[in-house]
Amino acid sequence: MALWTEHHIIVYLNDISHYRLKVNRCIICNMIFAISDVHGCYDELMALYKQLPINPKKDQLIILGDHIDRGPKSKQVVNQLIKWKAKYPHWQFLYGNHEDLMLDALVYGGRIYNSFDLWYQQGGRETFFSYVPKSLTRYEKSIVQIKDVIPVEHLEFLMTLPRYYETEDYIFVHGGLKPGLKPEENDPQDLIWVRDEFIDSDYDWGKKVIFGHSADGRGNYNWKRFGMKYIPFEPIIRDNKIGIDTACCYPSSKKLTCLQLPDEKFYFEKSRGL
Ligand SMILES: [Mn+2]
Repeated sequence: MALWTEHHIIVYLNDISHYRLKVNRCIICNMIFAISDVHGCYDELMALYKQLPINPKKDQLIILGDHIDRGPKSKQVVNQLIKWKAKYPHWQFLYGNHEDLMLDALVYGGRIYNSFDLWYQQGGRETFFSYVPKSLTRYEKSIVQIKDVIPVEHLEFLMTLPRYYETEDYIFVHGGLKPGLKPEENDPQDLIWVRDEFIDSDYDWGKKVIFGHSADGRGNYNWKRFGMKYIPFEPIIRDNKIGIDTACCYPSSKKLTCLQLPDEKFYFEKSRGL
């Protein structure tokens, strides 16, 4: 019996171009474990992973993007994803808005955001520091350039991450989907940036949408509309979607979350704090 079916999905490199990438869709996978917005929190990721009753060859781990920035160990996170992908090709790691910010700053020459600082000030600084070798002298550290220390392989790996992944029952995406639109019909930037329009919508996309991206209460999302006085660093559970960004990497850090499907069981790892 064939273990895999070949399946084509569209991978958007940026808002200008896209190409089709062949991926392996697992047809015998039992369970899916989904995590999002690791944001350089390597210790929490590995501790959370250890909790999971995962059979790596039969189950799938899907991480929904924003692997980097803000947290202290982005380099280690990217290293780990590259290792996992080589060992378990059926696992999926998606592209988030922070990957887009970083690649635009370092590779695309600002074509999308026209700003290096946008990435650097939103956690890119911590990503850069995670790549600076501890062995450098203080003087060397003061003059080292970002492109000197971030391996091309890491940038290439991040560039190939798809913006969404679909199974029979679920759509996995970093930000979300516009109501009424299938994943492939969305503007590729909406897939990684959309918030309220998606979260507020009770539109049925035909499959449950599993997403990250929106957990913080820094004005990005008006939680008060739900009568909440404080920001719920808990998964967002609706009939048509489940949000699993629980703000692991913020100064008021809470936890990293894993969702087990189809059981809809949650696992949490307390944030180490920043
Ligand atoms: Mn994020």
